[in-house]
Amino acid sequence: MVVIMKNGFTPEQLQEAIQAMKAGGVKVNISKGSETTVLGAEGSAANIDQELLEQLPGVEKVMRVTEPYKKANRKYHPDDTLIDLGSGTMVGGKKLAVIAGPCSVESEEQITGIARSVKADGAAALRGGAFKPRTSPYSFQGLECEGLKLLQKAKEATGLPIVTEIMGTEYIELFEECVDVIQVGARNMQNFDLLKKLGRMTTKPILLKRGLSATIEEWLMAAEYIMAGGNQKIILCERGIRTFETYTRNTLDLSAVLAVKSLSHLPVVVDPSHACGRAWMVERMAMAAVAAGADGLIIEVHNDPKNALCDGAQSITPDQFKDVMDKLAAIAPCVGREV
Ligand SMILES: [Mn+2]
Repeated sequence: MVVIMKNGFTPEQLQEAIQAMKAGGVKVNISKGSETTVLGAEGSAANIDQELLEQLPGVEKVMRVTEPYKKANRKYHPDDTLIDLGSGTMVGGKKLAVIAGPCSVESEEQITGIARSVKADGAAALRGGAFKPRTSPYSFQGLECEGLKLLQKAKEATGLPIVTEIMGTEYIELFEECVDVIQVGARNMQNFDLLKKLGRMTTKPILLKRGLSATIEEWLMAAEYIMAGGNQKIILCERGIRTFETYTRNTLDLSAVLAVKSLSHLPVVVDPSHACGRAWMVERMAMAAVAAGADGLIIEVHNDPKNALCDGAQSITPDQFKDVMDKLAAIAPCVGREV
């Protein structure tokens, strides 16, 4: 349930409304937006006296939230949520946040070189996998802890916050120490034990990728798992879904960006690299994502895609990344954004 306060309500009227909600056995979340203040009930609203609430002088409207996700719901928090990626770089505001870097961390030279280059072209954060969820157990599994150290060196060299994927709950404490944004990959989107612990055990932002075959509601429920644990900093990432089409690696669902921006207050970024699996498609799909209202992008960039240890076919070069950023700078003002 959400309670929308009237314009110009007094502090006493606010307290009255909060008390009436608490009397129904829920915790109350206050969201002070640019235009409205909304009180959200945390927990079952079954015992709240809705008629009493509606009659309070400071209350404009009482609404039942019928969707199963509550904290991720835009009804609960009407304004867009802004999230700090680290060092004050925000995602969710007017400025687009572009996260760039290789699929996997391969060497100090590779990761630091790419970091310097994408930073110079305006990237907001550095991505790079240290622990890799590969389809085959015989494929390169990542440099693991050594990869995290190399990411930190690249961060020291450039100041870019680092985004990297977590594979299991046993790594949460380690990631809390040395990662700025913790990525939950598509294959782990419904690893509920991991989601619960990320909610309780870390305050770092979580980049939550959409599962290969997850509906929009299932994706938002995965965010709700983390938020219910206490961590409200979720960045959703559309990375393509599995369809009957085999030409592209996945099918980029840009309509989901529109849907999620309407259903939720959480920022949404798009990953055109994993969605298409083809480097030559990345630029146009990145532009389309911005046109569709994405708050940012996450793009695979490699200095030598032909010899990349992972996902070379979909990785663009640093030079191509510069072209993408130039194109985004041209398209962003058309949709009220900037690069
Ligand atoms: Mn990859």
